[in-house]
Amino acid sequence: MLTLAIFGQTGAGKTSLSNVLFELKWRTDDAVACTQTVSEHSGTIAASFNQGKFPKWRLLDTPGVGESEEADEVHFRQLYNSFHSANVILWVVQADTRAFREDQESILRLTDNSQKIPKAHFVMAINQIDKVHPENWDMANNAPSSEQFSLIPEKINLVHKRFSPYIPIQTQHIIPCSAMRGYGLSNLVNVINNYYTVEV
Ligand SMILES: Nc1nc2c(ncn2[C@@H]2O[C@H](COP(=O)(O)OP(=O)(O)OP(=O)(O)O)[C@@H](O)[C@H]2O)c(=O)[nH]1
Ligand SMILES: [Mg+2]
Repeated sequence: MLTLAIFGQTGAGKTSLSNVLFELKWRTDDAVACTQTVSEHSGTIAASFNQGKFPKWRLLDTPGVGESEEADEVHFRQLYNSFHSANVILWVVQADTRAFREDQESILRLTDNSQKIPKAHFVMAINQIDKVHPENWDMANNAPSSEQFSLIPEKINLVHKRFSPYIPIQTQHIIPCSAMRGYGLSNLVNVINNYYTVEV
């Protein structure tokens, strides 16, 4: 079975994405770092996002990076093992942040200072796209407002610029989405499923 492992800063929405994609009920929290050990599940992605492809995944939802120095030490070995056993690595960032240093430092540690890059398929989610300034989500169409939409290309470019020195990520594999609003998830799943068609 193929492994899909989800990483990113605490609060980015890793567990929320796991829940909506795999129809789970894992605990999330808006105040305190929530996932404290790697949560594992075997199953298929919900049919509504899956566009006719139904592979079974071993899903790993990992504790967030950057919670605190102590927590990062405790979690590191688990994160490292997950990172190096994944076929698809989904790195989640928050759409309303420009601060990626925690992510970069974590990736450096996870890759032994860029010496050990896994031969995985890398995908990034720019989650919480509904919270992008000016937070005027288009409720009628369940989509970003025109103001929010106009910022998306810049966000994708920025994420690409910040992460491509550390992991082999292509702009077309960086997907804006909202786990909460159920937006962009078919695109995300489509790119995850690209694993089956790209050489890794
Ligand atoms: N507005 C909005 N909120 C979201 C979205 N995704 C997640 N959240 C909220 O963000 C908070 C953190 O989400 P989690 O899924 O627990 O984040 P996590 O990355 O698993 O966090 P850790 O387990 O601490 O690493 C929760 O309150 C979620 O409801 C989203 O797309 N939009
Ligand atoms: Mg979590």
